[in-house]
Amino acid sequence: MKNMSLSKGLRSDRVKLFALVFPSLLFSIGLNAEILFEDNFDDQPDYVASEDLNLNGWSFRRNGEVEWSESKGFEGKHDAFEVVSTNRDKARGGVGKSFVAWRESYNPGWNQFNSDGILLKQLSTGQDQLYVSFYVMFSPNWTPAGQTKLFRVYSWDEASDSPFKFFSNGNAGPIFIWDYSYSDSYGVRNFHAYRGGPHGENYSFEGGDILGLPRNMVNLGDVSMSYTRDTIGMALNGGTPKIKDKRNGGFLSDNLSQPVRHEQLFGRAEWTKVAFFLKMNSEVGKTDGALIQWIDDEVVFRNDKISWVGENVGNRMVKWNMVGIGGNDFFRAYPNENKHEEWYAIDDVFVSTVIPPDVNFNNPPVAPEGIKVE
Ligand SMILES: [Ca+2]
Ligand SMILES: [Ca+2]
Repeated sequence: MKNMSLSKGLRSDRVKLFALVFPSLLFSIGLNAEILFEDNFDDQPDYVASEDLNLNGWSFRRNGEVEWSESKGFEGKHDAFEVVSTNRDKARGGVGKSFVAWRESYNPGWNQFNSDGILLKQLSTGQDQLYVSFYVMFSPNWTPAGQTKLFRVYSWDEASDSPFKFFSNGNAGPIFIWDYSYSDSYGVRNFHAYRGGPHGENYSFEGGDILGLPRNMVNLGDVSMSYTRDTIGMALNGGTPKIKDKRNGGFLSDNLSQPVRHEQLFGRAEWTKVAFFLKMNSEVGKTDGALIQWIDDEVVFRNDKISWVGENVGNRMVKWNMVGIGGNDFFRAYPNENKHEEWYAIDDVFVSTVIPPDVNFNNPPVAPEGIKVE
């Protein structure tokens, strides 16, 4: 067990389990099975985003592009996110607290994204690979519409004054963002945004930067996939993932041509476990980085041909050091004068260096080259 290091004394039982179940994998590839961060929010002080933040384990927060909140004089309206004890009905298990984001339906007259509530964890040490899981629940009266950023992992240069400087010539990249996205024609989409690195270089992702996607990339590196046909072959056995249909019973794959409705995937006031494993490419420009995605512990996406970091000045590689929940929204289903807000909640965030043994996963995507896995 000497190979193990344990961050912050968290969940030592679980880390020991890693070692029992995957001893050869862990030790032969020289990884430390380390829980880097976890938070159930229950011990957080009450926090509304516009107040000074008692970070309590988190590193940065953003409360941007908010039109209506109590702090702006709109009684009963909300900041972009909050962590408060009165939201226990929005916390997992119905007790304690959670991260509750409020999106606003707002059209400022141009293509702005709004209500940008983000909590960021800066990892003390950058990592070549990360597993992150969390639970998400949408309001029972969630409007199936628009686009909402829910989760991100990225590399930040740690030198600039803000970790929120994105785009080319920014200070972040590579970046992976997972969005909620819905249209009446196509239903709810598995929306991935890929941005390259390092730190503002190669920001825009192109076709050759990730091979074997079920759909073409658009814009700066966006892929909008279905939870049906575009999952074919993604299951660990090479088949089609069994994503539960939480509205009708059975699985989404029972009808591969259906547009998946919001409640089929996310249910109604139900928690959905979402997880990602990210692995940096082994060298500049090499398409051997990886991304795996789980929904309720079922693998729904995997790709091990990603060039997260491309050729760059100095040809340096960078590591994952930022994990964030929340984000801004493109949502304009209601007239501005309605001042419409609606929430989703995230709870039980877990970040580790390896895929936990209780997660459906039987095939390490990429073992470092030249090192034998016994
Ligand atoms: Ca909680
Ligand atoms: Ca608001």
